[in-house]
Amino acid sequence: MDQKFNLWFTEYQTNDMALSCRVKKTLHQEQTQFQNLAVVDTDQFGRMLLLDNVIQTTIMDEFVYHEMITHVALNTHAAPKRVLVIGGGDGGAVREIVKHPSIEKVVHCEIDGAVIEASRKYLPEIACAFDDPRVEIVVDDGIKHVRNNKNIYDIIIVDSTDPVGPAEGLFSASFYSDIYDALKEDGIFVAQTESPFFNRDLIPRLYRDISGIFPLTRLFLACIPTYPGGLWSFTMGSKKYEPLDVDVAAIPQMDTRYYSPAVHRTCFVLPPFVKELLK
Ligand code: AG3
Repeated sequence: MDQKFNLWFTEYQTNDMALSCRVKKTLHQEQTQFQNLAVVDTDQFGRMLLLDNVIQTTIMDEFVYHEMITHVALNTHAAPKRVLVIGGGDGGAVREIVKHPSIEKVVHCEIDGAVIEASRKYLPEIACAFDDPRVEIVVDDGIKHVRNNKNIYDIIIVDSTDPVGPAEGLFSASFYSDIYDALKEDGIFVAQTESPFFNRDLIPRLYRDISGIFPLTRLFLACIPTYPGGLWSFTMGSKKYEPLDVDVAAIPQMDTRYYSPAVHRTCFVLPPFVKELLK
């Protein structure tokens, strides 16, 4: 009989809600120095990367997150050359960044080298740009890295896990202020900033912190089905460039499936319940 095994993975997205998904096969599982890491294969979402039982990325919807956390900022900057990615050990953000011809250097600072290794092996379509000659991998704490680097990056992207455990410090005002200093005078910073439905305390706090440091703060949205609530937020801090002033007609044709010149504009259109959070 052709019956599927009844093995399921469950992420508790809040204390009172979970997302469950049938697992075809567990490809990898280990306890790293920092967290529990697993890669499982599913019929619904394809292979998924799990850290401490939280879905980080899946083959089915990773493009949304990785395109949006990179191209909105990269196309807002006039000529980004040097980019820093903090976190994002799966390599999806790096893969998108190297699509931009102006890029000379991407420093990828990930605290847990085991995430990079597992992604190379089990998520090759995401981790496919690590060997690009412009990419330098630094296995280190991003907080330390920005503290020790001043005035050198055009763009800094914080592709973190949820604000609990190892990533907590990546959601702090002192970290944002070190990011400001690590950026050049026209630099741009972007972070993933969680769900407008379920992180209604966090988003206003981050928005306020970032607005206190950067002259321009903008929040934008994208739809990511495997994240809590599906609707996801990103927050940008910019020293000079206004993302809404970009001449979207001049954005070069890019190989993307969610981001487009039109989406560059529409992602900043916020429903009233999200605007409300930023007052
Ligand atoms: N970073 C994780 C975003 C948070 C997801 N949260 C959740 N599923 N509860 C994504 C890493 C992808 N490079």
